[in-house]
Amino acid sequence: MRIVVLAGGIGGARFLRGLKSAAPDADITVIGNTGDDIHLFGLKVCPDLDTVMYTLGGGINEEQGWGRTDESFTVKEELAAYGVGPEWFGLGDRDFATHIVRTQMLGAGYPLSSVTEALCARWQPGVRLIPMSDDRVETHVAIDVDGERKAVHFQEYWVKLRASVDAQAVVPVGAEQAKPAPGVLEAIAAADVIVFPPSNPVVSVGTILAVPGIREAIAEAGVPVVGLSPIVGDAPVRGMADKVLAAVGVESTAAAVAEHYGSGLLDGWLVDTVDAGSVAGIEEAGIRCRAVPLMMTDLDATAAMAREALTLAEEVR
Ligand code: GDP
Ligand code: FO1
Ligand code: CA
Repeated sequence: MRIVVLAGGIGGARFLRGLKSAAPDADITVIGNTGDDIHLFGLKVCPDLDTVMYTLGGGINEEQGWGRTDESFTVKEELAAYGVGPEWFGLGDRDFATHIVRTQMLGAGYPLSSVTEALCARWQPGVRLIPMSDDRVETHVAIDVDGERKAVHFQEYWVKLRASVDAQAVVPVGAEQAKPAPGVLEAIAAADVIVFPPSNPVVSVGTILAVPGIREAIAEAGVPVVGLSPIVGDAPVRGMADKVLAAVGVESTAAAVAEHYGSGLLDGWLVDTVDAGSVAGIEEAGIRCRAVPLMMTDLDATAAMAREALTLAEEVR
């Protein structure tokens, strides 16, 4: 079975671990979000691609959900001693090596998709990880500061400001001109099922769908498209997705996120059992819906979620 998953960072990566366990023989292609990417100290950092790669490859810091396990911060401290920041972004020594290799290869002319493949040769994530695009896309967030509108990089909004101010708009800068990376449209066209994991609907899955051609390819693939809600009990399980959902006029409920994707894109949707009351309304909107436990507390629970998603896909096929 060929499964295509549109993934952000932590939510996507943890789900993929469960999916691999639930479907060990499946051929899984992950289309990764690159809207979170940021250039720091002359290096290209791809947080969501790295989170997937490290999580599936056994190198992730499990508590944090991002960055390397067994990490130290000597380089960051030395940079800070020179007064060189940003001090708010925690790049560790082991992680730095990944960004150095990536930046060196990009400088030598390799596209990000080839670089990602090369990095994955070390980590062996057990899935094919492709960035959504080789072209630069950078998510910016419009905020109001002292009555003035300004745009900040997504990482500045998320990590530095901790989404403490309202997001007025979320813009995937460059997406309109971006082309899907080689292999993205081919994987979608060849898929037996397409899964939206419980990733952020705006700045993870939404950014991938903003690359022209990807949304259309999914809608035209003619195979089940099923998703799992990252919103449980009217709040994100982790992070500040409610802030970016509000910016696009979507309530933080499992039902509102399903309707945001829409029945034109989504065939099936899983909500948590605490949101069972929203199942009927989602089905009325033309999306097959089931309420099942959606907390990724451990591998077994996550694998069970993945099995439910694949079962739902068979029901809507
Ligand atoms: P990010 O790029 O690191 O922010 O990760 P993603 O975009 O892939 O996923 C973020 C989303 O994962 C958040 O909106 C969370 O609500 C969701 N999430 C995290 N853990 C869980 C969980 O155990 N269950 C569900 N249903 N969602 C989760
Ligand atoms: N998230 C944080 O909340 N604080 C950090 O200092 C931080 C550093 C960091 C370094 C490398 C990397 O790959 C990811 C990192 N993240 C950090 C997570 C990253 O910012 C994610 O993109 C966001 O958490 C949401 O997607
Ligand atoms: Ca992310």
